[in-house]
Amino acid sequence: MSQSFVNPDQIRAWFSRAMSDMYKLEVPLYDTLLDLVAQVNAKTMAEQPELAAQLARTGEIERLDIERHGAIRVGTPEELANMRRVFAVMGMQPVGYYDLSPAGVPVHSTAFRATHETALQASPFRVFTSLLRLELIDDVAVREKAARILAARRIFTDRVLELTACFEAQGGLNDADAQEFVAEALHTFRWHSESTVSLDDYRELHGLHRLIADVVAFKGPHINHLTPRTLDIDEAQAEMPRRGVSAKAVIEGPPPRKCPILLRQTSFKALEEPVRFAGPDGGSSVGSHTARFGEIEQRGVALTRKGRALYDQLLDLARSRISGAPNEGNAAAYMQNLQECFAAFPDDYAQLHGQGLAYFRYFLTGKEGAADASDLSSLIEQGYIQFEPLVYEDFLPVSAAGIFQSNLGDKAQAEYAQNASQTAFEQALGAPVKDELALYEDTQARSLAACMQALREQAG
Ligand code: OOG
Ligand code: NI
Repeated sequence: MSQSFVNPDQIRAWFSRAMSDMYKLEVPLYDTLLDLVAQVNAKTMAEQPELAAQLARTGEIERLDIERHGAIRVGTPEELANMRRVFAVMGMQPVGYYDLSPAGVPVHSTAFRATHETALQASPFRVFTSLLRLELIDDVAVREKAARILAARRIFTDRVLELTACFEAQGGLNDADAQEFVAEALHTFRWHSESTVSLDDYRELHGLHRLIADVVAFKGPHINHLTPRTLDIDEAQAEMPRRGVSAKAVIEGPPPRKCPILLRQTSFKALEEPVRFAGPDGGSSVGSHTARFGEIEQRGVALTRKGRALYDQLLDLARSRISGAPNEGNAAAYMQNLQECFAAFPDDYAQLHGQGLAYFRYFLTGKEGAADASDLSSLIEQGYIQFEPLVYEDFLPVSAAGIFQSNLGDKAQAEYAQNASQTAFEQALGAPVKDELALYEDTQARSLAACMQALREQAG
């Protein structure tokens, strides 16, 4: 019997679209942000034809408008494990491990995303997914209460779990099932303006950490932000206040550069939204909760282990020169420091390539005839092969902590013992996370192999 299955890349593209449509309705300010980003991108490409040409050569231009990431926070290992199964239907695998506890956020995280360049091209949608770490909470009574509340909730519809099991058994979903899957999966990420707990319980959870209330007091892991990709984040940051949007104090990540590296991010602050809390005898009381926001990101070239070590070192240096985390008060000084410190990071693709600091993809230039060398640098020198930056697809723990904090609004930051626990995370997930560097290396190697093959045929 032949079944025709929908490509998981297609399911992910549908889902990403549906999520964006839902979030526009839930948080209209996100729609404003999308308009702003589209205008900044159009202007940037008009002003920088070289950038536009590079985006066209690599195919980046086609995914730019559909590109976005989102973030959720789940409460239990079982929720995380099922999340992994559901994302797998959309061709998304857990990549990387992020420990946020040193920054006072009691979670650890991974990013679910596509891993092959062809799949990323079809839909780059990613979800930064955090697992609450109740074990980091000292108050045993509240910890146990939170665990009881979480154990009683069901964040997935029965149908989405059925369809996921069906995908696992058959190896795919047909068109009707895939469409139904998208609609059913979407329910998990919806906002619920009704809390599952009383206002008193909410306050108690909130007192420990706003993040704990955000995870425990609701029916499910509402999507807490979506993030489009911009080509000029400084311009987008400057434009937000002009449109009456209140922006985060500083852009996280590296400073502005000619050759962007890794990831720069900023956001508008989370909105205060009305919530109905459970009352005695079926009654209710009204309060509010602040969690959902919008973010903008600019992506640059992925760094090798060596490049990343240099990035981490320079970022540490810049941060050590201000006391504490960057904020409204020291934003200008911080950005200035960052610029100065990063002067030590080569800002030229040829140098980044030559020094093995970043990953690239190789393309044929179209030069005809047989090359008289077979090693890469000679082929580049002789004009047969050119290289283009390979875009960073992941996240940065220090930046993520900054995004969390600016939206959790916690004045006093919690202190948790530094205890990354990738093993415990993977146990909860039910699978190991993939190593992001290996994925970039594979993509780079595949592009080189394809060039070499084509040159052999050309010579043949
Ligand atoms: C996730 C914050 C991290 C990013 O882009 O670094 C993040 C969250 O607030 O749940 O989304
Ligand atoms: Ni984000």
